[in-house]
Amino acid sequence: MPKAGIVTVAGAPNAGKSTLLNRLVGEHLAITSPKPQSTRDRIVGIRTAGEVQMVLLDTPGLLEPKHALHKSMRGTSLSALREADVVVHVIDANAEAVRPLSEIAGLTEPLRAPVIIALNKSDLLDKKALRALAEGQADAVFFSARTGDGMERLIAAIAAKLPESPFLYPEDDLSTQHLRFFAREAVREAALEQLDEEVPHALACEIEEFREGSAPVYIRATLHVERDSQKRILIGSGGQRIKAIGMQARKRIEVLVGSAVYLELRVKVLPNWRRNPVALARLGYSLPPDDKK
Ligand SMILES: Nc1nc2c(ncn2[C@@H]2O[C@H](COP(=O)(O)OP(=O)(O)OP(=O)(O)O)[C@@H](O)[C@H]2O)c(=O)[nH]1
Ligand SMILES: [Mg+2]
Repeated sequence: MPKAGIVTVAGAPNAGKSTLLNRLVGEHLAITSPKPQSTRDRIVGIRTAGEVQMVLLDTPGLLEPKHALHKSMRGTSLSALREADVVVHVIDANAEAVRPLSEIAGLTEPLRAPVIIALNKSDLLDKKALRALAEGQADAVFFSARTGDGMERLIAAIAAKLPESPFLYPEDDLSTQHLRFFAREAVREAALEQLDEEVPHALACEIEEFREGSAPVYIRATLHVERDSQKRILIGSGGQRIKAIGMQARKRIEVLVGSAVYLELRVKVLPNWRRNPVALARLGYSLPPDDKK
């Protein structure tokens, strides 16, 4: 009998959750960045190998919410945890203390699914540090999402805990989300890479038009920031910065779409959108029912 189920990847910001999802799927689906809070949505990646299918849910890093966008991110993470058949708790072994996921997530009830403690970034640890950590964490799996080291052990640990089930999706599927969604994420990833800390966090990308079926694929997107000063930084002198972001995003989208892409970007100010439930909903970030009031 094959095995299949939902594998939710959760943990603190910047632990390497998205890098792990990409490595397990074998495609750069989820955006990654050295800056924390890069993931805002649930990202679905499907890995089918042999008799095992993992429907992986990458989640936003768990943090204390400071505004409505954070509440949306937290709600997304918690609902993905509730859906899970197996939870992979990713910890940056190099930077964080090992704490229970229920504590990081502030859960009041225990999780239904079994939790695998996955200590990431083992490539940054020397042998002595690895040994010391391993002594305190007999059940943990050490791995490096960046180098791929230790992945077989992690994959085996996940597979061992998955239920017996027919596959949930066709074997060739890599995600359930549309190219339009990944295009939006590609623009955010380019912005995270090319801008300093504050601006990409205040930035949201809205795809206004996505015209497939003709070459090149035509995409028109608006980048929303919260203030005029951020708009100026995003555009850059003589439009250099926005041009560079557009070029990088276009290349990434072309790989995903498999054809040439024409990407048109505009920048607008949507004051305080991260605190405004109506603006959040329009940008695709839903709030959990309790936070909508
Ligand atoms: N050295 C090293 N760096 C890693 C490893 N895994 C991830 N990283 C880096 O850690 C940073 C964060 O990785 P992400 O995958 O974006 O982390 P995340 O947990 O998804 O972060 P959020 O979505 O912001 O919560 C990136 O710069 C990655 O390249 C690893 O195994 N080793
Ligand atoms: Mg992420």
